[in-house]
Order: sequence, then C-alpha cells, then structure tokens
Amino acid sequence: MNKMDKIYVAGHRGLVGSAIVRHLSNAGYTNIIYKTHAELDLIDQQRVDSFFAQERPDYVFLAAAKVGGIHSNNTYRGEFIYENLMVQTNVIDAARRHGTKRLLFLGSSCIYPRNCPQPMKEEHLLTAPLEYTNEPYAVAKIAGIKLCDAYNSQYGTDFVSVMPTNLYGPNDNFDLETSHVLPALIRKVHEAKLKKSPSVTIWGTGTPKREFLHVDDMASACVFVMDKIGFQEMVNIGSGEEVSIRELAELICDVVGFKGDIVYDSSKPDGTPRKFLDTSRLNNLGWSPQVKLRDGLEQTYQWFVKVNQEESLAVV
Ligand code: GFB
Repeated sequence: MNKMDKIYVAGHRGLVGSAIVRHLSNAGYTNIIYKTHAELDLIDQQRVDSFFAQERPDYVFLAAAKVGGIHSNNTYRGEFIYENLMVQTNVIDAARRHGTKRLLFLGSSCIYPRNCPQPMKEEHLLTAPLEYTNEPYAVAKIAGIKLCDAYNSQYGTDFVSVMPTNLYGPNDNFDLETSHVLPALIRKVHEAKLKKSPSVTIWGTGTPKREFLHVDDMASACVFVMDKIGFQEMVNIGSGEEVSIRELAELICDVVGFKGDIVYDSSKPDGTPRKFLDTSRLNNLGWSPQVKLRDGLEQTYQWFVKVNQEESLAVV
C-alpha cells in the first residue's frame, strides 16, 4: 500500500476497524475512507455497489460484522448467519466488480472444529463438526473465506482471509448480555468492587481455555498481511498466550483490585473447550505480537474507567 492509496475500512467504529484506522493513521496513510451504519447499510447490496462505483477503493479491510460473545451468538443465531453472509458477500462482490486491488477479510478462530487438535492450524478448516453455540457465525465466516478463494481462482482477484483469536481492547462492547468474556469480566469485577460485593459471578465452569490478543496487535497484523502482496493463504493471528477462564477472572480481579470471591454459574454454557491457534505461518512471514495480556488488560481497564466517567459526567 502507498500512503496515498484509497483505503476503505468497513466497520471503522468497531473494536477491530477502529484499531485499523488508528494504526493506518499513525503510519501516515492519508486517504482512509469509512461510512457509518446510518450512511451506508452494508446489508443493502445496491447501496454498497453504488458506494464502490463512486469511491473505487484500492484496498479494503472488511472488519464489519455482527459479532458477540457466546450468549449473543447462541441466542441471535438467525441474525448472526444472515447479517454476516449479507454484509461480507456485498462488500467482497463489490470489491471484485469495482477493481479493488486487495481485500482483507476478517474471519474468526471459531471456524475450526469444536474438538480440533491443538494448536489449530489453517489446514484444520472443515475437517470435523463445529461448536454448536457459534455455528451460524462460523458458517458465515467460512462462506466468506471460500468466497474470497473462489473469486481469486475464477476472477483473479487478490483477496486474503485472516483468522484472529479472541480479541479485546478499547472500543470493545462491554454490555453484559452480548459481549465477549473479557470485557464482560472487566465490567462485572469493576462494578462488584464499587458496590463492595462479596463475590462476582461468571458464566460456565471456568475451565475452558482461550487465547486473547490485544486489538492493536491485531491491527498491526492486518496491515502487515495486507502489505504482503502475493500472499493469499488464509492465516491465523494469535498472541501465543493461552489462559483458562478462571485464570483470566483472577487476573482481572487483580488488575481491578477486587478482593472478593469468584462464583461459577455452571448453568451457562462453556462453549469450545480450547481454541489455541498455531500462528507459525504468520510468524514465519515476520510478524509477532507486542502486547502482553497483563499490560493489555491494564490499558483496557483504564480506558473502560475513563469512558465510564465521561459518560456519567455527560448524564449529570
Ligand atoms: O468470550 P465468549 O463469550 O465467547 O466466552 P467464546 C468465552 C468463555 O468465557 C465461555 C465464559 O466459556 C463463557 O462461558 N464466560 C464466563 C463468559 N463469564 C462470562 C461472561 O460474563 N460473559 C461471557 N460472554 N462469557 C465466541 C464466539 O466464543 O468467541 C464467537 O461465540 C467468536 O463466534 C468469539 O468466535 C471470538 O470464546 O466461547
């Protein structure tokens, strides 16, 4: 990418899209374009097509998606498959028809089988059944990967897919019903501390393991892969740091300064037991993560407290 190339970031207000915009701006890219949901509904094929016909972006980061944690994925199953299929298909097809030089599609580690051998390699895709709680989302993401591959093969496009592990950082969703575990626990533990509660309740047994990557690392990896012209293989993006949900909860209690007990609500689902990515393909290209989990948690917690304070001041 040249600094003046026109770069469209779809989903620029989300966790990943906002980090990609920050990263590109800091790196001196000056021609970044984006639209809010109100300005451009990516489910509307005609409007997406008109936007691409008018703007003809050189590069596209496709970070727009309907995302959420285990409860949200499992509850809004229809919305997760429909909205993701529509958004990604509209953007990928418009990029093909309007001459985008290269597009980066964001997948997810949940595309791999529920009981996948660990660490999970790119070639494990479609080798066994998926985890039920996020199957609709995973099926949509797999369709996006295959759409990119099929277009590259039939039309000679240059579209590449990246598979991030569980992400976190500023601009995450901290809603207790729909969020992922890390922001949910930051909020729960923070509120438990403020209310001087004796305990905090978390979902499931605490035994599943997850790998967490700070979104600034994710953005740097996305720009790195986008710049590897000619590299079209699907590629995993992870931190290499795996923790159990129990360990995560304990770490967050420590960062927040909450001394109460952790209670496990085993009526809530655990989801996939483990999803640790093999990132050797990306590491061999020359990229590695920078943010350690403890540091990333401290930074994200500070961000959360600051935004909360600003919001409560605005209400007053
Ligand atoms: O992050 P999370 O919602 O999604 O949950 P997944 C991870 C683990 O944390 C599960 C437990 O075992 C949850 O039961 N957990 C404990 C909690 N307390 C909480 C809580 O308060 N809130 C939440 N949300 N979880 C998602 C997929 O799977 O990961 C998506 O549904 C996507 O499709 C995303 O792939 C990265 O890691 O299980």
